[in-house]
Amino acid sequence: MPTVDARPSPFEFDLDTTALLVIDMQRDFLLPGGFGESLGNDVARLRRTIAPLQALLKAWRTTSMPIIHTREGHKPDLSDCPPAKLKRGAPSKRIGDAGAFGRILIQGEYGHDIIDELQPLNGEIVIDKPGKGAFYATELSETLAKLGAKQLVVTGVTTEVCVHTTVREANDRGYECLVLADCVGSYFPEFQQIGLEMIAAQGGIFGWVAESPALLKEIAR
Ligand code: TIU
Repeated sequence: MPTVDARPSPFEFDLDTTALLVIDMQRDFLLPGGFGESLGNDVARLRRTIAPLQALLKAWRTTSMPIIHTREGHKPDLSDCPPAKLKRGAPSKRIGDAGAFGRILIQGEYGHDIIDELQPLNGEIVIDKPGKGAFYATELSETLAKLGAKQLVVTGVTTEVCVHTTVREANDRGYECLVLADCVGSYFPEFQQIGLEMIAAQGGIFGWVAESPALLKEIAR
């Protein structure tokens, strides 16, 4: 079995039962001048994941293993956005308000879609999610069951929010998750570091952590 050098222990995976998750690599979070930056964040901290993710997607696409992209966002009428989530943030920077790239985190808007560098190819799965976790109120469970997936390679943004929530949800559902440190990003360096430590701590309480070259080496075999 392919084995990736990972923390807290080597991660063994089966090429037939592993899916790649790319979480919320959306313009609203990653583009300079966009929603993420308008909240005072340094988007460069997320953009450092783009090149490693491009390399990972390129390699993964040479295999028959599935790729699932997710996008956080809501319907234009906000009927799927809990009032408590809508209330969050400064009055002019709420979900559904006008942003530099369309209404913020609204399906169909330019800013809601995935950045050009990581656009899904035809046939790749895209899951729209209203929450931080990719399982909540989505078809992800059914999709993974249909694919026969047992293990997940998890990438995307942000490490401590949507990546963490999704890994926790996946772990509780019995999936083994490998999180790639260079392919996940946080606006906060300390959250990036601690977020990854929390996953691998206590014998891998939520999963495993590795760098993408260690996985690429195994895919290339
Ligand atoms: N995708 C995701 O992580 N959504 C967020 O709102 N993240 C923040 O860090 N704000």
